[in-house]
Amino acid sequence: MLYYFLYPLHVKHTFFNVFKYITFRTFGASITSVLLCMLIGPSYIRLLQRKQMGQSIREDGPKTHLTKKGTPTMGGGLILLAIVLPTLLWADLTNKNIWIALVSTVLFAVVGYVDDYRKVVKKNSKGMSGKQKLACQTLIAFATAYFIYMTRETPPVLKFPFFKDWSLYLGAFFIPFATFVIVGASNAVNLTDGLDGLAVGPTITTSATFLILAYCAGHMKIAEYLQIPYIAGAGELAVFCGSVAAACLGFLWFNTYPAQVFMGDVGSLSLGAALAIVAVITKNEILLALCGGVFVMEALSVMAQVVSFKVTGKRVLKMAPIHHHFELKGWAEPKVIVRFWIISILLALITLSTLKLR
Ligand code: 57M
Repeated sequence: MLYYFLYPLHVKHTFFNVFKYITFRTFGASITSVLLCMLIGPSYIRLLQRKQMGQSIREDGPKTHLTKKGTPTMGGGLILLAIVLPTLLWADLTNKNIWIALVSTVLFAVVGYVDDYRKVVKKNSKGMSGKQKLACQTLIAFATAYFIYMTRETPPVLKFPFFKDWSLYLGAFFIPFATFVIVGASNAVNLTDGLDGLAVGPTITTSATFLILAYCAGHMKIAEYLQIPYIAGAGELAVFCGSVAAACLGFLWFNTYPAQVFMGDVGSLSLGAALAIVAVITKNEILLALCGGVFVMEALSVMAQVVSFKVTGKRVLKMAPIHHHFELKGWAEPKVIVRFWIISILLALITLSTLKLR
């Protein structure tokens, strides 16, 4: 919005020319997001407490979690507010990618909200059934993938890091493939969100990395130099990624151990989808799996546990997802969290290194 109203003033006052630059608007959006979170956070948490949006804790989990009973959840509403408002304020709202990312992220948040609401307010511990949730996620993801495909700005190919000359042409198969990536990422972040700040940390590193990847993909000269696909209009997603990273940083102020608030499915489902949508638009699906390796590890640990238990009757982990396994091995919760953050930072650095390595 600011771009639309203030940039034209540069004709008379050259200062406003600065609103043309994606970098400036990304910083503006990021600072707005963090400030919004910090300012609204305390009253938002008090609101959740007043509404008794307290988390119920399953008996079959790590015993250390029982002390978390009643922690306000659905804090993801604060994250979404700190993503949507700054993006609307600072991004170029004539950019289709911004609207695809915003609308889809909010729709995933609505699915998460319904699940949280049923679990927390209706005290129905199951929330939405797994099938219902998956169906809604798939529908939204399919529509998102369809719109991305129809904009024709993102080539329907799968790109491979390190092998710049390789690309796998997907054609219309791009739509189910992108649907799978978005639903998979949404659920992987959801599974990861099981310790204080555990999902937020890797979301910050991944969205900050994709801020850079989106900016490069949308910059013709940089894309050509790095030999990555040039995606017209993708650079604007750096503003969106800046908001995501900063909103999560602001939320981490309250979600860090011992958490004052949990994000709920309203946060985890939407954050996973947001990361995947940027990855799909900028042709970085494989780099998403690399940079978001903690999310992939968490999801794979659950699959391995369930398959192993079904096939052999034995568990491969003390408990899945893998963060519970380390808790049951005696690692203190903060130790598990920070070590997973360290892995995420390393994966982000490796991901960025693929830009130059070819
Ligand atoms: C998402 N939700 C947390 C909170 C957060 C198939 C199976 C692996 C599914 C999985 C599952 O139910 N996952 C749901 C994980 C929950 O967090 C809430 O959910 C939101 C995210 N969606 O925002 O509102 C609990 O996580 C803890 N938490 C924190 N700090 C945070 O900042 O401590 C969350 C955020 C919260 C709180 O205790 O209550 C969760 O863990 O459910 N199920 C599991 O993960 C369960 N594992 C399991 O069943 N393993 C089995 C088989 C089926 C794989 C096995 O290993 O044999 C574990 N989760 C729970 N209890 N709650 C263990 C049992």
